[in-house]
Amino acid sequence: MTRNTGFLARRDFLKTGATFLTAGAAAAPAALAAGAAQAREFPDNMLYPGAEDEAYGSPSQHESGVVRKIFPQHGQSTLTASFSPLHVQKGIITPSGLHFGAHHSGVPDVDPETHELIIHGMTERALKFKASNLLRYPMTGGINFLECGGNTAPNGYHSEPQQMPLQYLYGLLSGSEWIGVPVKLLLQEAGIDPKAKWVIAVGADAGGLARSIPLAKLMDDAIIALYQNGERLRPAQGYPMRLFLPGWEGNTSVKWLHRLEVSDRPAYPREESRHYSETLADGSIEGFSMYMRTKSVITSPAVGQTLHDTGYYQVTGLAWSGYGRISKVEVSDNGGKTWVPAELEGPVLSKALTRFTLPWRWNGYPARLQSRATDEWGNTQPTHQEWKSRYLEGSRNHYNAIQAWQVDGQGAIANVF
Ligand SMILES: Nc1nc2c(c(=O)[nH]1)N[C@H]1C(S)=C(S)[C@@H](COP(=O)(O)O)O[C@H]1N2
Ligand SMILES: [Mo]
Repeated sequence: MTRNTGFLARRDFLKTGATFLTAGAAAAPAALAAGAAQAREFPDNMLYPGAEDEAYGSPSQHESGVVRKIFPQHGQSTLTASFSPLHVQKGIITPSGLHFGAHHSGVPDVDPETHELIIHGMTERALKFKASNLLRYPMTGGINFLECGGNTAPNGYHSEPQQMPLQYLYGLLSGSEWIGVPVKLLLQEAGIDPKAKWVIAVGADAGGLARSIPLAKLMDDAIIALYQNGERLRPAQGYPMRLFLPGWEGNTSVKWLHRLEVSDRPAYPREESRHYSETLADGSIEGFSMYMRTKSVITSPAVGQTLHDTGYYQVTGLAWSGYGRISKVEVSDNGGKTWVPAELEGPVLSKALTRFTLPWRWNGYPARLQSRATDEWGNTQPTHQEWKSRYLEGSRNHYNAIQAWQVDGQGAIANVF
């Protein structure tokens, strides 16, 4: 059924310079008639000076289609998700205005003058901080992905693959530079009771979203994030301060962070009992599944897109692991019969999105495109069947199976299991 492999070694591809003219009309540049370059008229934008710049810049009006999809619409529910347009993203950074959002009680307007972070419980002293206090502390952080535990849930939940655009299937995932104050510094200042093991983090939104975080993670690489991509956090991302836990389930990065209560036990709030705990196939509960597992997806070509011509395409996608660095991504265009290593674009960072690419020539025959990521600890992705057999029917969180896109003879692309 699939008569491929059309993958081109990157080396060979770069050698055959004129590939684009022969590789399919979509990629081919238009040829200029002789003398046309001299005779052409100047466009208006070369005849008159342009507009004044804006105090805070916005994207080109010609890119107005590049937006998040918000579901459900506000007013229908306060629990909303904004899906990031991964199909048009390049590189590993999501612009802040396109970062995905998951809001269980809407986006509160938090005044940095009155908002306080309180550290209390099993501590020598209780402390409170305003954003202005935290801004004077030393800061760390870096480029990390953030993924909702429910990203790609439709693949886990439904028995038939859903034909929804990539943006809905994978768009609860983004990459940013997150900078803030190490939580460790603040906990040390409060003085931790040696019997303490957990910290309950609570947000200042209407639902008071709360999660129990093992103390060890907070003493490791956790930060109170104040900056995202070089500027203060956006309201939707937790302004003026959020907990940020690199590599962990998005829900644990509590936004509008208001309280850190040091304890010797978890609190089992709704978010870790009703939500974000999974039921295994034998009926037992897998709670505190904090790490986001090794995962990858081809973002182009992908479901919701169409190949209009045979010829050259750049297969590209994202890989990530909550455990550390991505060490390799393999791709297949024949349903996993053979795998070819993809090129990892630098930088390849720990607990960050990693961009992979591989040139590909589509010959017009059906093809089944897949990617399979492996991280530095050897963690890789299960097949869809392996993932399904691990959990009770109807489970949805932490779906990380190998994704398959089926290209048919007309170039239409479907989500397949
Ligand atoms: N206080 C609070 N924190 C929260 C949430 C929330 O609704 N309220 N949503 C959580 C969920 S489910 C996720 S996936 C991440 C999403 O972060 P983002 O909206 O910045 O992408 O924030 C988490 N932190
Ligand atoms: Mo989430």
